[in-house]
Amino acid sequence: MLYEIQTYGKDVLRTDTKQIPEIDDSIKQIVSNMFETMYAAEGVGLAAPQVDKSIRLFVIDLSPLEENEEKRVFINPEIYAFGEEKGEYEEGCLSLPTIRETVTRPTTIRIKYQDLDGKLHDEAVDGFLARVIQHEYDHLEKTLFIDHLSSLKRSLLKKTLNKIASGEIEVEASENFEL
Ligand code: GNR
Ligand code: NI
Repeated sequence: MLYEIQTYGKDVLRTDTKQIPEIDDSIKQIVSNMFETMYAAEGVGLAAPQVDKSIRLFVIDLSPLEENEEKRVFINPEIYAFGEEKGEYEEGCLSLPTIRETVTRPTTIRIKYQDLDGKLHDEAVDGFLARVIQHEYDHLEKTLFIDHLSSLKRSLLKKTLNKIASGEIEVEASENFEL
């Protein structure tokens, strides 16, 4: 089942998210639907708040872009360390259709999370995966990539943001958004 992707202006994107106490069938169903929704929208990641669920879960699949990559599920993630080095990358977000801006973030992180079997992982991550993990983790923290921009850049985006919030800009699944 495809979920509707929630875009800028929806309260759920600015709502606290809850830890997932138990990975039951309903969570597994949500994960499956999130992958389906992410692929249909041609995104590389998707966080639960983007599909109207205020829980601490996101999915990522970089396999269309990178060799040796596979689907990943991050449940109750915690980024507990950031490297010193920063990098720039032009980000997009399914919740901010038509907007692309350069965002500066740490290039390496350390993250703890549970997988779909509840197994705990503790990993050091770098490269594009570290970038996308931070973007998705931000969604769980009620943060969007535009929050990382200078106030000047953000004011230049105001009109577009108002159009997104008023529904004037909509995304046809799999159109308009490319990596
Ligand atoms: O599909 C997506 N591409 C992307 C590119 C650069 C940095 C982050 C991302 S995540 C984004 C999908 C999305 O909005 N996830 O929340
Ligand atoms: Ni996003």
